[in-house]
Amino acid sequence: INRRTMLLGTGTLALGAAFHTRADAAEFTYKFANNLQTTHPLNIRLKEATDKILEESGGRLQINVFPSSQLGNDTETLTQLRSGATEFFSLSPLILSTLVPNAAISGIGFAFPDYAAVWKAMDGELGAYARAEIEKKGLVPMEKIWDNGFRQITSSSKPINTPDDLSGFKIRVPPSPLWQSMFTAFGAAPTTINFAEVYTALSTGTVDGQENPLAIASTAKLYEVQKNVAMTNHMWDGFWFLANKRSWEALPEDLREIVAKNLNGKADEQRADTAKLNDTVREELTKLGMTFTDPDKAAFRAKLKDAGFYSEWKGKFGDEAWGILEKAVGTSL
Ligand code: X2X
Repeated sequence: INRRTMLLGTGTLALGAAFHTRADAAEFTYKFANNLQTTHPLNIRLKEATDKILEESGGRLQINVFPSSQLGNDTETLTQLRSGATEFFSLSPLILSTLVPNAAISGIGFAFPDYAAVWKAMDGELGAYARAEIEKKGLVPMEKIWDNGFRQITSSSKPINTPDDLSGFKIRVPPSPLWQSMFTAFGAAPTTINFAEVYTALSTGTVDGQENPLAIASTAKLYEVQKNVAMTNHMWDGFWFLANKRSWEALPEDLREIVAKNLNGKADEQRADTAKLNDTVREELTKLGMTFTDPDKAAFRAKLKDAGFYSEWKGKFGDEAWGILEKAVGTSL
């Protein structure tokens, strides 16, 4: 039975359907969830990609984007992705590590000196290694990871200039053992909070700080609830584009090609937009009242080393994964 015939038989539904003609005409209507605001480069480029997918599929595949954790926080959405309740989700490798432990390897503190090293690794052997790990857990990763950026520490109270300033500092970290471990190694008091609840946690004072790239401090309006920014660049973070396996395999080959082509094809522009925003938004955030400091990063890295952070995680990730990371960054960590 054809959907249109069904709708014609039910007056109210047919009327309601008029507002969603495209969705009703599409053979496949899929959801793509993410935790970022619509103004973030990820959502701007993702919208362009899904528009193209609709067009190039001749209207057969409509992917509706749900930004700002509308379908649930990251932990909940990962569960939905696994069950197929949500077909697509973009997620940090570190949060994904709650399901795929070694996916977090790209988030080791101070591993990448710059973006050139990041993309060489993530489009190369390290990315391929992570995707193979993800596939083993039954999710389908797109080839190109999108950018979140190098992360900086913000606080509502004191400015952070040295690792000692982090001592006992109540900081929010995303739900991930690696994040928890890194800030414990810094001597801070990390609390796991999903991004969907971060703005509220900061405004009510549940925590005094958080860490994220500047693009997020801007698009999620964290400047309204945070005062100081320490440019620590303590780690790089990205977003794997993940599909539920059954939903992916339900798409005919030609549609899968259109999806992969457009989601991977927009990655370079999204990376360029985000890097640029992370670079230029400091001035805007200063005007909005934030105060910036540029601490000595080496001191923070030394603190992690002294706390045994690197040796602990080398043991957890194993020699194979650690070797691929060290080869990618060209130094021993
Ligand atoms: O939760 C965060 O801080 C964010 C938005 O950067 C991630 O998705 C990891």
